[in-house]
Amino acid sequence: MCESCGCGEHDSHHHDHIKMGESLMAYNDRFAEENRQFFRDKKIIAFNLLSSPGSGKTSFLIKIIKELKKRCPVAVIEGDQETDLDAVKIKKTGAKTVQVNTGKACHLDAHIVGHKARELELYDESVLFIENVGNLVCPADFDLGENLKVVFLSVTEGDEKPLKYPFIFARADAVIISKIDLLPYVDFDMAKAKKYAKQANPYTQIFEVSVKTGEGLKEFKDWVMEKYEHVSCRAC
Ligand SMILES: Nc1nc2c(ncn2[C@@H]2O[C@H](COP(=O)(O)OP(=O)(O)OP(=O)(O)O)[C@@H](O)[C@H]2O)c(=O)[nH]1
Ligand SMILES: [Mg+2]
Repeated sequence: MCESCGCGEHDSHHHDHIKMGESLMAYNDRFAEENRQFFRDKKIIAFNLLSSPGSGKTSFLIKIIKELKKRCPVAVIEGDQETDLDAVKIKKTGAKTVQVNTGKACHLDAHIVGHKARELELYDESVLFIENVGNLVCPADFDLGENLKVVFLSVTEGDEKPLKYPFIFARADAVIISKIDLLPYVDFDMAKAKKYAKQANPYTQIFEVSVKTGEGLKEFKDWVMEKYEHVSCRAC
């Protein structure tokens, strides 16, 4: 039985908990606020990873978890419409991992993330990565109660994506420009991509990474650790 909403066990994110007159967004935000409190109480830092399908989120997570787990507990909520393929890959890193299948839905919502976060039995002071469903549109609107949003943009997608999908880039605390080992083979203008990402959000941090060469992994890991120290208050 769910502590926060009283529902039973479930695997789909479709629930009937919307209060009379409550909008879908207000419903989501109610659970997002609960998640935020849950993470705060456990001094957990949660990152919501967003991108179009196949931009390299899971491959990147596998590499970064190997580095991070030397320093702190790491856990992952994997969101996909179908299959547990990504969760199976991530589990091999030793991180606590759970898969969410959203079925026809194109995003994770705060209610299901709250359930899955509890199911994981997270250690206090963990880093939690929530890999959202690959989609540059709907996931931008759903607050999951995370601390930070990270948007991936792979060089094979084109440098103009921040112009075409400005809302998700506007909310990005960090943009990971991924697969940079492929730059010689594609017409991707790095300067333009960065300019457009900064146009959407001047405060966003930009990382250029490749899981093939390992470039940019250390810089991102350092950024995560800096945010982690702040939230877990280990430096206080
Ligand atoms: N060359 C190259 N290929 C990469 C890199 N990162 C990921 N890939 C490849 O890109 C494909 C998709 O990678 P995933 O990590 O599954 O991407 P994803 O964003 O998790 O995909 P979804 O969960 O389906 O949205 C795979 O074939 C990876 O091997 C990289 O840095 N360089
Ligand atoms: Mg994935």
